[in-house]
Amino acid sequence: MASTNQSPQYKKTEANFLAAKTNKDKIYWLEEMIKECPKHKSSEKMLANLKTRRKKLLEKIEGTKKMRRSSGRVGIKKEDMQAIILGKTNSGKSSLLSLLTNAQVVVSPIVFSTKQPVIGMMDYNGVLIQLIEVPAIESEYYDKGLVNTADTILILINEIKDLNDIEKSLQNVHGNKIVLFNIKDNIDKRKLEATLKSKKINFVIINTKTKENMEQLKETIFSSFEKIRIFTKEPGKEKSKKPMIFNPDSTIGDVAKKVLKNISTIKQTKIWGPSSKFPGQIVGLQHKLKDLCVVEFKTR
Ligand SMILES: Nc1nc2c(ncn2[C@@H]2O[C@H](COP(=O)(O)OP(=O)(O)OP(=O)(O)O)[C@@H](O)[C@H]2O)c(=O)[nH]1
Ligand SMILES: [Mg+2]
Repeated sequence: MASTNQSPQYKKTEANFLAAKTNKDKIYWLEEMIKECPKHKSSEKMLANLKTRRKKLLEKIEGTKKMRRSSGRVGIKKEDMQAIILGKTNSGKSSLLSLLTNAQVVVSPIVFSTKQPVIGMMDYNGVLIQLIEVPAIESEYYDKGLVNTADTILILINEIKDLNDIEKSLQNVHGNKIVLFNIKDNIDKRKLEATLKSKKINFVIINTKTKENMEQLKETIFSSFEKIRIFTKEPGKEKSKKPMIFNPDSTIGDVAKKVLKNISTIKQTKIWGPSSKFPGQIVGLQHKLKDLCVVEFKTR
C-alpha cells in the first residue's frame, strides 16, 4: 500500500494500523484509514485494496468465532430462554450484545459488519439468558429461521419509522416482541415515550453509548419469557445463590422432582416468599409457587 502522497492523518492511522496487535484493533485502524483515504479517481485502487483487507480481517474474526462455537456441537443450541436482537444495520445491535454479554463482537461504523449470528449469554441476577445478534434485517445474511423460532424478539430501532419497515418481515414470528429504542441523536425523550405508549408497544428506551437503562432492559427481557425463579435451601443453610427456572403455576412437586433423587424421602417442606402465607409455612407437594419463592426440603 503506497502512502507516499497521503495526508499526515492518513500516515498516522497507517502507522497505528501497522502497530496494531489484535485483529479488532487492526480493523479499527483500517476503518480510520478508509475514512482518511482520498475519494478521488487516482486513489480508487488504494481504497479498494483497503476494503479488501478489511473484509478479509472480518472474515478471519468471524471464522475463528465459528470454529470455537461449533466445537462439540452443530449449529446454535437453543437454550431455555432465547432472545434475538434484530434491527437495521448500524442500529447498535453489536454494541448492545457486548454490553449485555461477554460475546466477542465487532462494533463498527461500517454497515453490515455482522455477517453471521453471534451468541452471548446474559446473566440476570444468576439467571442465564441466551442472546443472539442476527445480521441486519436488510442484509443477505439475515436469518429468518432463527428469528421465527425465538422466544423473544428484541427489535432495535433508532427512529420510529424503522419499526414499520421491520414489522413487515416479522409476519411468522411467534415470540414476544420488545421494541428497544436506541437513542443515537438528541431526541425529546418525553415525546418519544408518549409516541411509543400510544402505539401500545412493549418498549424500553436505551442508549448503547451511555449504557442507559440496562438493568431495566434485563428485567424486561427476563419477564418476557414468563418464567418464575425458585430458590432452594437445605434446613439450617442459606438459600441457593442461583435460582432455578420453572413455568408459572409449577408446584412444590415439580421442584422436588428436579432437585431430589427420590421424592418419597421428603419429610417436610417449608416455603418462604410470595406464595407463602407466612415465612416458613409448611406446605404439600401440590402447593403452587410464585416468582422468587424459597423452598426447603427436609429429607430422611
Ligand atoms: N451515537 C451513538 N452511536 C452508537 C450507539 N450505539 C452504537 N453506535 C455506533 O453505531 C455504529 C454501529 O454500531 P454496531 O453496534 O456495530 O451496529 P450493528 O447494528 O451491530 O451494525 P451491523 O452489524 O453492521 O449491521 C458504531 O460506530 C457504534 O459506535 C449509540 O447509542 N449512540
Ligand atoms: Mg453488528
